[in-house]
Amino acid sequence: KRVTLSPGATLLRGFALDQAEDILRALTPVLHAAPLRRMLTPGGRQMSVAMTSCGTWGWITDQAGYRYTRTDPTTQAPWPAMPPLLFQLASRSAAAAGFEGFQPNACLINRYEAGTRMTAHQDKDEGDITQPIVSVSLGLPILFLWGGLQRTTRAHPILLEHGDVLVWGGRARLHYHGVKPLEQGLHPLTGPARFNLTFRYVKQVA
Ligand code: MD5
Ligand code: FE
Repeated sequence: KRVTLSPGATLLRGFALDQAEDILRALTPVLHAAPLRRMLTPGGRQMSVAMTSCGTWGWITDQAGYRYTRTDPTTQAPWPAMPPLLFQLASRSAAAAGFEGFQPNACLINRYEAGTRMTAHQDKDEGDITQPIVSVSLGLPILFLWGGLQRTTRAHPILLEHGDVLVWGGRARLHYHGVKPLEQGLHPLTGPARFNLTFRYVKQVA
């Protein structure tokens, strides 16, 4: 089922449900090559979300700031390739929400455990905000907080469940958003965790 949250933001409930096991299987070698890690914000705080990336570009944060890199700072190797199954899912999801021809070159992988949260932020490090972001939720459910163009706009809670796909583009692309702390639980496929995959197009530089 397809729900428009606002112009440019589409929730495709259950869109990835029948592929969930294949997606998680495709992630296993990625997580071996580029292990999940809790990075430092520019302010020096350790994030509660464990993250890694695959694709041409990976997102990192450290005391020097937020940015996309071609190599993983923990292994100094290029980020693992994006599994074709994931690329296809992201591109099909974007098309289903009206964004034809989405070709993500970065996939940020977030792992949440009980208590893990993400404070309100905008995703604006990609350089090309004409491209949407596709977000895939797997495992335990979480309350996603969807705000406005200003940090102070009151956020709406939206439950994101296993298999849900969100597509953000157009006017929704720069909205503030975050997630509430993950509640304890056990999911048959992910155990005590929630995974969120966000597919992005990062502008090629030089
Ligand atoms: C998550 N991830 O569930 C959250 C929300 C992130 C991030 O925010 O940056 O990895 S997924 C929904 C989302 C992703 C990207 C952009 C927007 C929403 N948005 O423009 O509102 O792990
Ligand atoms: Fe975000």
